[in-house]
Amino acid sequence: DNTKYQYDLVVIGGGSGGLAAAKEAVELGARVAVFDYVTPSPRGSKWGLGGTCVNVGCIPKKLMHQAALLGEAIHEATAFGWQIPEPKSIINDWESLKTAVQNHIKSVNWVTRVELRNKKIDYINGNGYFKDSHTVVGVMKNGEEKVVTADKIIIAVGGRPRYPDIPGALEYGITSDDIFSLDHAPGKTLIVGAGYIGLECAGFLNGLGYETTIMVRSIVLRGFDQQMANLVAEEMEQRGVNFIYQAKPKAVKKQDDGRLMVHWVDRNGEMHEDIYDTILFAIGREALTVQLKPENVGLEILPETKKIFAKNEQTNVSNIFAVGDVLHKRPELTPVAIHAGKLLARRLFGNSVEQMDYTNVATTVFSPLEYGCVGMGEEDAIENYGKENIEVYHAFYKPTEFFIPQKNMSHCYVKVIALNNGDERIVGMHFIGPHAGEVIQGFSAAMKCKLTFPILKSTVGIHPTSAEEFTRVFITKSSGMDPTPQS
Ligand code: FAD
Ligand code: NA7
Repeated sequence: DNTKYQYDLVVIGGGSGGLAAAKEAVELGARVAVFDYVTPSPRGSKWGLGGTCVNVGCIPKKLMHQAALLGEAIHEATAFGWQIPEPKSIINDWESLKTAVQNHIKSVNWVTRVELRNKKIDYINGNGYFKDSHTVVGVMKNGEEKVVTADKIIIAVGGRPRYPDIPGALEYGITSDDIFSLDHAPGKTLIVGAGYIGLECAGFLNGLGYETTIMVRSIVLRGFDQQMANLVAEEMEQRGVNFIYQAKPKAVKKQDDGRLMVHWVDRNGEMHEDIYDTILFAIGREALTVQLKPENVGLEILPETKKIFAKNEQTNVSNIFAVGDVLHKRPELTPVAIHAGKLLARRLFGNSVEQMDYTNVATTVFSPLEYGCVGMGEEDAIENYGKENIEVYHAFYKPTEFFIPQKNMSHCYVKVIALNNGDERIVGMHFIGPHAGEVIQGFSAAMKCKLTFPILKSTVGIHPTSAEEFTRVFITKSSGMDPTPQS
């Protein structure tokens, strides 16, 4: 029945997943509306259409990472004969960097709006919540409510950074929601949290020349292969990032001079304090599901994480679906949200039966020396297959372009985890080095094609690249042979 509801599909959340689903659905003839609304951060940062990735995630992060890499490249260039007057060790124009990044974001916001208009997707800049299972209410900026009805609803509201429950955190702390639009240079910065967002922010701030400290509660990069994680951290440490391990912040106070006094406790319970210009919390993200008034439709939300458990993206309410960061135990990555959103729309409005495959999704940590991986880490492989059933091949390597500027190569490392029986299927590939994302993407396609170790070994490399190191690995961990290059 085409007239029962105003729309065939209403999407709540105009980020990576929501927009992908909406665009695919209109292509398939559905009548679609998208709600997108950004609640300002506690510090007042707000942004336009497009979600986390475009505004306060992947895109500004990669641009600031690039800014830091360029600073490094200026120093390297002198070794190659470029005469550069007094290369700086600190970026002298945060304002220009910030403005360039924000202008790029605004252009993406604009293109996204135009695209929605052209595709005849109704964009509603309202904060949506459920009235009933077919009715979504959007609270607009002026407080007015817009009510729409739809046959099917997709939740794609993503998440926002969490703050610790300590005095001063909300008043004086910032998060990744604020750093990319900060109206002053961050200065000496403390980053709390050692997930990938914490490491990436610390990496680019240090690279831009700001004194940077990471406070690690337990381990670095939980969930990632821990040998790789520790190499990433060691490299950052050698580049000047301070690490405080097994420590937790207890309070943040503003001093008369405007700087921030941070009180923190170490593993022995002893209190310490230090002064920073900026404290950035990167302690994980909370899904924005409670705001949807899930109780109005009986939508089940997991109590600890506030995430949604969905089977093939379908929630416990049969006409309500979910994609992206709101999903329980799914990789929180833009291409995952986009792919799942597209496939879902094709199943709902096309004749597709194709399901999202969440396994072997490649990812990259854009730390100063990048870390890309696909498949299982060593710990996971051992847990899944047993230590006796896997072989780990590894090597440290020396990128050609690192020699002349005498860059530190001691953390350039590749690791391949394969089963040691049957066809020797590869179950994990890990790479630390320049352009890790570019390196690992192609190998993730190979893993989709069920790459085996013999096939990897029969692959001819491209010389001289870092990626070719994957085709050269032969030293097994079990042999105990030295994986450092002998030349
Ligand atoms: P989002 O993109 O978060 O979109 C949700 C949208 O819904 C937002 O605009 C939100 O304001 C809006 N919304 C929420 N509630 C409502 C409501 N009730 N009504 C209306 N609108 C609402 N991923 C990568 O793949 N690569 C990276 O390099 C990478 N780097 C990152 C760096 C940082 C600092 C961060 C924070 C994230 C990064 N990510 C990265 C993760 C990536 O941004 C997310 O996985 C992705 O944006 C998730 O998409 P989504 O559609 O689930 O939600
Ligand atoms: P993550 O990956 O969840 O990491 C959060 C980090 O913050 C992690 O190192 C935590 O340490 C640490 N943490 C968590 N709570 C606290 C408190 N209260 N105090 C100090 N440190 C804390 O979050 P990200 O923001 O990096 O990434 C967000 C998501 O994007 C993540 O879920 C990824 O899947 C993708 P822990 O290891 O728990 O001791």
